[in-house]
Amino acid sequence: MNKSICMDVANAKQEKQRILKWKALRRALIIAHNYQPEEIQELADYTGDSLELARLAAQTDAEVIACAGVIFMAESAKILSPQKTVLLPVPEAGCPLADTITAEDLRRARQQHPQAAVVVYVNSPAEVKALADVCCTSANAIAVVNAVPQAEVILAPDKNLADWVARHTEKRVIPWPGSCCTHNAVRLEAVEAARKAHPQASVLVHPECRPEVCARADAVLSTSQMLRQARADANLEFIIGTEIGLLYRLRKENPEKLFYPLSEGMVCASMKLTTLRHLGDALEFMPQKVEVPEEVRSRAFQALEAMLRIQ
Ligand code: CIZ
Repeated sequence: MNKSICMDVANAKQEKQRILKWKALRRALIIAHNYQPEEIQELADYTGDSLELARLAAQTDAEVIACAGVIFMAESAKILSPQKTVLLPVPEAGCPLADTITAEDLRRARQQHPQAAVVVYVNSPAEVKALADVCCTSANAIAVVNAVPQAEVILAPDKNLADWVARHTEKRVIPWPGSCCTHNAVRLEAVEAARKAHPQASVLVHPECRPEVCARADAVLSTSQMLRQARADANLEFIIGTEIGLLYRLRKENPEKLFYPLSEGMVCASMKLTTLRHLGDALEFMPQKVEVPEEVRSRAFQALEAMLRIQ
């Protein structure tokens, strides 16, 4: 091993020890999104999708939740656990999809379509969730849209998810023109190339991918659904059309199976900002606690609760 690699390994070991020390002292829980870097997922108490993580955090008696992810995920944890201290190791880690919509935008859309239900994807700011009739995840968006009484539904902010839902419901879905730059960047040619390279593999893609990419997949699934499908499916090879962080857990849980990224470019830069140093600093110094004003929090909580009643 060369000298700089030895230094990196020694530094990582030290950072891990610091994280574990402060985690114990703070009675903290570490939750990491499926898209986080491997070394962060490795250290986490739980990995999962944003809602799964927020719900797990709410069920524990930990006083401090260190949420390795992006802003809307830490907000979701705070919305479900207002009495806990929620830390986001990289406070500026935003979600480009969530940033495509503001509360003011959604108020205007409501005025334009007063007859429509407002369904808001969890990948959105807390103030936007607070204006929703009900939230949805990529796993339950179709069920949520079908469950609301209105025949028309504003589904924001991801236009590709809205398109996917529109193809699976009788309702009129009014999309918001937002998208996830990581998923939306993948073109049909990438699916054709991956299928050619791995003809035996099942293609699983996320509904944030473009409609033509979804149409060419074997299944369109959220990250938690992909994890379940990979375990249950007898196939031994999978092409994965979501952020490449999910491959870490897929490979760990299914060592006998092969997983290929649909595109090596499916990397969310915000998700990859978190380092061991950030996590250690967050736990040791607790510099910026995530806060959601109570009025916003309680309304966003109601929209999330409305979703959980449907699920
Ligand atoms: O809901 C989430 O956490 C995201 C970003 C994707 C998914 O499908 O889990």
